[in-house]
Amino acid sequence: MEEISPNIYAKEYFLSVDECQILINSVSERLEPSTVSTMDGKKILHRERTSYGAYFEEKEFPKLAEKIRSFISSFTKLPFENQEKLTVLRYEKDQQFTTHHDCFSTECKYIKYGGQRVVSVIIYLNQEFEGGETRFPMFNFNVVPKTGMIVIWNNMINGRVNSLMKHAGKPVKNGIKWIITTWVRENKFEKENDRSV
Ligand SMILES: O=C(O)CCC(=O)C(=O)O
Repeated sequence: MEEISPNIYAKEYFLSVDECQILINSVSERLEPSTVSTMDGKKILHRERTSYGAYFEEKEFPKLAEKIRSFISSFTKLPFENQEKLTVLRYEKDQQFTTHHDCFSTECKYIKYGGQRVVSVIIYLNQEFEGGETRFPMFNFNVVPKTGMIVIWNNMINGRVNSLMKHAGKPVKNGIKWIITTWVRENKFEKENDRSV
């Protein structure tokens, strides 16, 4: 992994074009509008996050799931069981995820199911679109999506939320952007079916 900006690590060609296509195809018939989590644990539609998404059905492609999960685990040195579900997201023209932090506020219900989201992971599944960069405004830094590239960053520093890790999925200007994403908790992720797609 290469540190491409402070605290942000990337590896190009982590997945092959074929593996990316498997991930895209596996969800394309069952996408739903993405939601955001409220403090009391509800999932709501929000204009800040306008993508569509679906969980990756890992049982259908166990080797591919294992490849992704074991890489995340070995890089972060956090166990598999701390990882949330793998979620594939599709952004069409003008869709985006405005600037946010992946950590929960301490009052948020979701923190109970394994603690804070200490690490965030994105794998870009295609690059044939305009816009859609992942922007870290505090570093004035954009990750330009490349097919198969994995990006991992730590949301915490010295056990506290690192506010510098705010980020956005910039609006897609043309074409369709696909990613797969997940988060790694401090402890075992317990509430398997209870988080935002
Ligand atoms: O789509 C992106 O580039 C960013 C996605 C993101 O910020 C998230 O899922 O938390």
